[in-house]
Amino acid sequence: ARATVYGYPRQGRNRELKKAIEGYWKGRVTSDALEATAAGLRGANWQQLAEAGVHEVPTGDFSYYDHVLDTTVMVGAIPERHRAAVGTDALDGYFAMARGTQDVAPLEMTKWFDTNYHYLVPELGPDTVFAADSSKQVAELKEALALGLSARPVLVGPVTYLLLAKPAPGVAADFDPLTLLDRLLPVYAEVLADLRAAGAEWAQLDEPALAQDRTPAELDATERAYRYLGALTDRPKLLVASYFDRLGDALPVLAKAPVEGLAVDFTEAAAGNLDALAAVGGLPGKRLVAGVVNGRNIWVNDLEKSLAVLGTLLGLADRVDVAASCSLLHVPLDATAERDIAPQIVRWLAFARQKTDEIVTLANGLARGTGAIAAELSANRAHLASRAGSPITVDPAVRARTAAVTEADTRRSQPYAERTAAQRAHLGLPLLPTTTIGSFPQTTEVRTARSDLRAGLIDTAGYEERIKGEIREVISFQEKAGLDVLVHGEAERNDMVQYFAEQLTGYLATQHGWVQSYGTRYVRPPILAGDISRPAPMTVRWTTYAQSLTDRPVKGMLTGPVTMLAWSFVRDDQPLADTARQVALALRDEVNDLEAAGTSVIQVDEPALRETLPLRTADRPVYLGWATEAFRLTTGGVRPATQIHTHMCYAEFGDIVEAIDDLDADVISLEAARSHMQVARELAAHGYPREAGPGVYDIHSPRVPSAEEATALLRTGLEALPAERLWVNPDCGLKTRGWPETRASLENLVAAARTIRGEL
Ligand code: THG
Ligand code: ZN
Repeated sequence: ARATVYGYPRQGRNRELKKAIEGYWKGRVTSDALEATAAGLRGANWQQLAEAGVHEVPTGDFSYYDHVLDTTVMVGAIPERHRAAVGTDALDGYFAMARGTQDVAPLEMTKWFDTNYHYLVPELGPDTVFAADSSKQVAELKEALALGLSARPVLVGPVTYLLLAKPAPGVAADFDPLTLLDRLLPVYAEVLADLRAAGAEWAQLDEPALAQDRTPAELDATERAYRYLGALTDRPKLLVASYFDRLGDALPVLAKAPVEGLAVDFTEAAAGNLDALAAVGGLPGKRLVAGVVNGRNIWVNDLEKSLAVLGTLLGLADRVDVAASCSLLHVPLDATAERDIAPQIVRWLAFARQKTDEIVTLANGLARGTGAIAAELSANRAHLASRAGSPITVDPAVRARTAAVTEADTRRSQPYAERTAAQRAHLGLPLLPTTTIGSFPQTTEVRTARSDLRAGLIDTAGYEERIKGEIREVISFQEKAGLDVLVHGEAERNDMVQYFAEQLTGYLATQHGWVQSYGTRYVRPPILAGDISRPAPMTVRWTTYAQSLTDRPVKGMLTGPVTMLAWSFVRDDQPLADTARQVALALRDEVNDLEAAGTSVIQVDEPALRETLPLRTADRPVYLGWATEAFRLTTGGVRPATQIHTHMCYAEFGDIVEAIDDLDADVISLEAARSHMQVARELAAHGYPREAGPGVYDIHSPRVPSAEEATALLRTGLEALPAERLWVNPDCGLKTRGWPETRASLENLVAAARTIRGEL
């Protein structure tokens, strides 16, 4: 048995790649210097993997922006509008596709399955002509081979590539990219031949799309694709990889395919793969790469458990190798860099480097017997025991409280239809009330104040004075602009998850735990390490300060329990639903404290509700059940007259409208400006009975919408929703915007609301 991985964090220890790319964009770094930085990072990663004992290092997984975009370049599917730029300069053209230019829009970006990584969506149509460009794959393979390493190119598989694509602009919406398969396969054949010629013994084709529900036609296409690729004579051996969920009906298709190996996810996320593999008689004559180390969490592996799985697999294939379940792109680089986490706790954690060591240990154990890894096994047992027995992991008070939750706790005391009257009387808002989503521009002064506080240049009192100053400005602007429900602006928050995580017991923050979100943008997800509780109020001080400055209602602003989970690393030792319930109870305390302090409108944001939807539709009802329950547990304790808002930001959510109704929030604000109120029509079509604020100001662009434009959008909104249930607000928070456009846009938004009110 041997050790391998499918991909590795790209950024480098100090995010050197981000700095080099952003420097290149600003004209401060030459393309040669950028390429040298990139080659240095690749080489260092491979050396590190090899030194750790990985036998076959991955190549081609590196990217300047996104590996799906790299695949688009590899197959020559450059959109018409980007061809000139690509023709002039390949690198600038590449970044033009990723980020757009003054003149052309970028490719759309969307979530890579249910991870927090975003890829650039291929745009295809009946006229798409593919052409092979194997240069990046071949060059990176040669780099690794030149270091004397055994290397395996990793490519996005042809079926997944097409399934991730969407119809190009101007192409009929019902165009099915999979119809291009026969045209795409010869291009893959050419790339595979080039890789063989460059010295590849194996090539890996990643097909995570097969871990989602697939139609019989899609499974047929998969069968056809691998029959074709398998029949090629001039190619490396093929390893087809899948991950993130169980293979389901695709497993027998892949097991029968004429390829030399499969890489399969055997973690809990893909439970069922082991039995399914046994049921088809295993993979006689093939190589099985067993993804037994979770590539998406940050917890130390239970080596004995993994060895047991590997032992079972030994009987099912000719050769069994060991890997993480997926690319290590989704975890930070090195847990030992975390100097602010107690050493005892660092030993519970496994980031990319530590996972690599686990994979190597398991491969050794499998090849040479557990005696050969006795020291590692005993250390592993000690780390697992230390975690399981730690008071951080288990807090009996939290356990008792979650166990005592009743159905009644998750229900408001009155149904929406009754409490809406109480809210109307209590708040006295006009028709078409105006509000914002929560954050106002995060000025350099605010950011400087935060870093000054961290650096000890100012004390807490000085910091709070600066934040209060920001709040005064935000409140005074909103009053002058004529907004109806005000916000304090969130100047004190770095990130909507991190801010709360830092104040909740049971959460760990990292200093260096960067994970790529998209392009050169990274997040540092906090770690849900133990039972969650709230030692003290988290937002009440700022909200009540803001309320003290105005007679209009100031909205309290919280991040919801599902989003707190989705943008963190979650526990692997209890069901997600249990963690969600603990977070919900902590947030419920905050909601109740806000209410007690006089806050009549409280918003609980859940932008991640839809993105955490399980890949398999059969698993969705259970997820939506606990997710909506956690939201209701957060908000269920307030009086009927207290108005609960929520906010989500994506256009397509027709498939979860019922879940949104199940949240039992009084008001929801949604992104809608770009889709011209499509969301309002979808809500109406589903008979959504509550109040809604489809956005009339697209905050993703510095453009200021005119009052006429906002008025027109409101008129469109009124065709779907009655005036009594329509709110007027931007698409999303304003923290990424500048003050000048924010001021002008919100003034226009208020003017639009007043125009329509005058007509009603
Ligand atoms: N917060 C958290 N997770 C998220 C989002 C968030 N995941 C999904 C989505 N939003 C990701 N979007 C972004 C947008 C911007 C940045 C990262 C992810 C970004 N990052 C800075 C960078 O890389 O330069 C670093 C920010 C920092 O210093 O913390 O700009 O809103 N939790
Ligand atoms: Zn939003």
